[in-house]
Amino acid sequence: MKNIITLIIAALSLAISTHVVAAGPHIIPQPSYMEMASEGTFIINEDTKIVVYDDAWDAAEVFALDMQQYFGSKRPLRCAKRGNGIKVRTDKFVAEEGYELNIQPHEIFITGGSEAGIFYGLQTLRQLVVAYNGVIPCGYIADEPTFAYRGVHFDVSRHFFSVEDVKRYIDILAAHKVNRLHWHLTDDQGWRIEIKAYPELTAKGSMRKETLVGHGLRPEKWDGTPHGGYYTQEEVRDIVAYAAKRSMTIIPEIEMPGHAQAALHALPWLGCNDQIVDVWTTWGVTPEVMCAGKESTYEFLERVLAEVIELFPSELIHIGGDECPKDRWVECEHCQAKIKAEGLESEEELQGYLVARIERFINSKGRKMIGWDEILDGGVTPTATVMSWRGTEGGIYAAERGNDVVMTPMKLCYFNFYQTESREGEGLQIGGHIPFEMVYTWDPYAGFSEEARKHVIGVQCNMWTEYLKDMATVEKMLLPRLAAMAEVQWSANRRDEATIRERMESMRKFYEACGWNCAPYYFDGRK
Ligand code: TNX
Repeated sequence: MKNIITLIIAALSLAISTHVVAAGPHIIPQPSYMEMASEGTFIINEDTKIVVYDDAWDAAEVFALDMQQYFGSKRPLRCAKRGNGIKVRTDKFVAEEGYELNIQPHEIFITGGSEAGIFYGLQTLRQLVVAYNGVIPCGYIADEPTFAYRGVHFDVSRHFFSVEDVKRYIDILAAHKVNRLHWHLTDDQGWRIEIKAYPELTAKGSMRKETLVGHGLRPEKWDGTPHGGYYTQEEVRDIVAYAAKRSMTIIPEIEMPGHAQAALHALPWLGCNDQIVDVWTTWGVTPEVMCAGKESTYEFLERVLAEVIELFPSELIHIGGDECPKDRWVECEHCQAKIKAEGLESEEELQGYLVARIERFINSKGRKMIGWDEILDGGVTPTATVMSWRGTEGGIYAAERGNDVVMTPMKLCYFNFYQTESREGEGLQIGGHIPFEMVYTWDPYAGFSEEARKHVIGVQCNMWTEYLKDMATVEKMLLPRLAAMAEVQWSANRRDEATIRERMESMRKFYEACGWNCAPYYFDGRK
């Protein structure tokens, strides 16, 4: 209510002072309310300051850096405690992550519901700065997100990406008002995070001998080139802090009990038969998984998670849980003994047992567990958060039961899929077909009852990197589809198919100004 009143007052004051024009500038994701004046501008010059009233220095400093990148040294924006310019403050009457942006001839006011709100207000302002080259029309914008969880995932196991690359990825996400980076740190093809208790994980598990060529030729061929890399704990802390400055939480994912062959290579006792395996050089689903019978596996997982929890302040901790073949467990005396001792019915229930036990550990550290939707198969606890990827059914089922869910169905959210039908110029990718329009028109609530909708905490797109070897390609897969996803996440209820094409032309210029690699297909009318 308070918000509406502020809106009306602001709209009225604009209407009185100036003639109001309907067509606003192009901001993506679409703000809740936008009204631009037909005259008056705020000009960013060498004296413009960002005046910080509350503790929102991080947001202000990031904006100053963005401006430095755009203007060069010509117009250095400084953050200050007083003075004139862009004034930022928080106000508890504004929605938690929302903001109001009021642009007047000599001052800009940004009021955020939190520092995150200020950050998003500044990101909107950044798009205006680029669109109008620093001469910003007066106006008023009020904005807040639809979903609290706005995620993008990044697989750094299949291919390793440097600290600089990850920061660049975070920059792109932050400009789209994304607030969760789901960081896929471990998989069959490489273990990427230093764990002090088990140095072998990175010493041995972060490097594979070579990589499968293409989708697997006949006969199969490998490239003969070793590939690897990992992040030290110091680097992880640096990246977590970098994201936090941009109001972004990093959710770490440690895959268990499947997708763990790199860990098994480093520590063979993690498997059922202590067999020596390679860090995998092929894509897909391997039968080599962690033993769920031996107590040593649980001790390992808890020690790893304890270090991970120390490094990542995120409330949610991702434990993977997907695609775990049970062949080894069927033949394993430890797994069979555990099934018997715990009165379980099947290997599927053994996975359920492992996941529930790990969840108790995570909870004991004051955190919450999230896993891929296979965690539903072995009987899920009421407190786990479920990431629905195989389709929407898992998410719907979980939400009906009262579990929180994040929707990321493969057919709509896998940004490693092709963007066009013809695939021309796209290079070799894993498969699939997700053009921009498909993302843009997706209703993440489809199939949910009114009651179950309350449990949909958010939406996410995923970047699996089997076929993505460098940042330029990753960016081309991300952009422009992330803009469509951002509107689903931030402004689901105000998406506008009639104007999106025109607005995307502005966004394309914005990407250019930022130096990000955006795919041309959508703009060329190719689907
Ligand atoms: C499925 S989504 C996987 C990943 C692959 C991806 C390729 C999920 C939980 N598992 O391991 O990289 O497909 O698109």
